[in-house]
Amino acid sequence: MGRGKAKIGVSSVTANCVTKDMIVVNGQFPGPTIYAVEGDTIIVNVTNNAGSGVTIHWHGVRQVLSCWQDGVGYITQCPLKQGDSFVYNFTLQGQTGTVFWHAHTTWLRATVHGAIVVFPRDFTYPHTKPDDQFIVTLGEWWNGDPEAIEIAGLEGGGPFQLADALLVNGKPGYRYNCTDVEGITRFTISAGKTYLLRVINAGLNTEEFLGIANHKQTVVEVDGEYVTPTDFDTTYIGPGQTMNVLITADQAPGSYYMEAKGYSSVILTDPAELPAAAVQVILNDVPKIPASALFQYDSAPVLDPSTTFYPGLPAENDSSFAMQFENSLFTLRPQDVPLNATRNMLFTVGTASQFCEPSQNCTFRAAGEVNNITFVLPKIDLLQAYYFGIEGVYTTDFPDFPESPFFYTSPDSPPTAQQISKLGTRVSVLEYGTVLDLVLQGTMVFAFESHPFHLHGYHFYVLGRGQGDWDPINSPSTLNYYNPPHRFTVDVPSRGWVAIRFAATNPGVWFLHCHLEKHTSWGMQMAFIVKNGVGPDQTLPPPPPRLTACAA
Ligand SMILES: [Cu+2]
Repeated sequence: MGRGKAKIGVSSVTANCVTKDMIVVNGQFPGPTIYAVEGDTIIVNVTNNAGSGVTIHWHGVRQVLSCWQDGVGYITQCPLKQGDSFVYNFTLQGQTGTVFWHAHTTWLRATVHGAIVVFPRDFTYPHTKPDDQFIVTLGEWWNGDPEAIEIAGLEGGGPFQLADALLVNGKPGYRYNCTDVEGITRFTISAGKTYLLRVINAGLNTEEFLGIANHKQTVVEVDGEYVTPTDFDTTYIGPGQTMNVLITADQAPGSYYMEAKGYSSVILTDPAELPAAAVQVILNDVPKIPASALFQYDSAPVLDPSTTFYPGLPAENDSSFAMQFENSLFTLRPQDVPLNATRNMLFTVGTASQFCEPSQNCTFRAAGEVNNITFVLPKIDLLQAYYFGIEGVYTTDFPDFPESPFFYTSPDSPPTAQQISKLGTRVSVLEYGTVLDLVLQGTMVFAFESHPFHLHGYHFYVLGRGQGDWDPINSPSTLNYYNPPHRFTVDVPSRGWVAIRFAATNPGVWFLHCHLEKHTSWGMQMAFIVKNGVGPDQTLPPPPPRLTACAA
């Protein structure tokens, strides 16, 4: 069992040559790492002195029969108010690997996040045993206050301000102006040894390519689940994903940079339809300067120009690389894949628009949609409303398929009805034990983008992906039903689709959302209610004794 205290409060933090007060946990940025062993019970007493409402989500923890502990604001609990405390208590049942924790209200995840490392019970791995391990947390930095930037973006109705820097373990690295010793994360390595990098993309809005000069990365785990070890020069990781990679210090001793570069997935359909200024804004969707860290051999001088090396990375908009990378991952446990689906759904995911409020200085504002519905956060969390039968909080009519199908990836603008989404707090109800095959189909109003979709409470199998529209006749034969990777966050490719499968055996209310926080802000999300089964371990237990209060 592990016990800890998390004090959420304001501390002074420096990065990107800027010192500012920001909301962090226990004064640390990134926050403290939780080390645990499979099967451990984790108890964290969280107190909120941030001045903002906050919850803590344990991202990738499956929360078997513990949905009350999932920590999603207005989905599984109301946020802790200033001065509140809440004891999270959950068990790491049947899972190992790298996951993380983060705030799940507003844009606080930018500064409130940290790693969770779950060691196997016997400390053995189905891959080369590393000599040592490093945590590599990819993040984003705003010189201003991320919560204020979210509000400003929502009020303006358009895109949000880009991050001012990308980070590795809280530091931007040599390409930024702060290149002193404090400005870069350094990992010291010894020739001949093998290291396990536990990579977490804790950033809000940027999918990234990751490379280390002259060193192969052997991917052995994604999202806390083992995969067939596979070598890459460059890896790819979206917000809400984790990845374990092995590297061996097999090069001439020297200084080797790692770089994390933003991936811009935007595909404009018809730039001529849009004002040039809007095209510029849409294309400028990721910070342009990569973050970096240094892998320094302990036997070599630091940054001697003759032994300092830089990685090559794919072009910023190399969407075929991203797709190829994700298609190269295979689970090590094919025997666990459910054989047949018992229910099928297809959700469009993308951007749409809404009319602006009278208080806003705009006519239309950007919105996110799933099956053309823009999710509206309730005032009482869905889980409480479901458990206690509180009426009027949500409706159960989330559609299994788009209500009026269209050519989702057409180069022309979609039908007018798709351009203005419907507002609603709608959920989809699954019977216990349903094996769901779900296609997430990218679509657009102005531009296609990729969306890293995250499901709470489950890992799902990623059966396959493709470009264009999902074709119910021909696409199924392209899927991998044998050894698909088991993930909790999957990239819906730009102008394409992805097919996932999971067995709904964990009762509760589970959020499904784009893990680009800018899109969560726009409502690109929905929730599943998974009903209780009939067996003893198939019923959601009652809530903990003291729930956080919802505003009246
Ligand atoms: Cu998205």
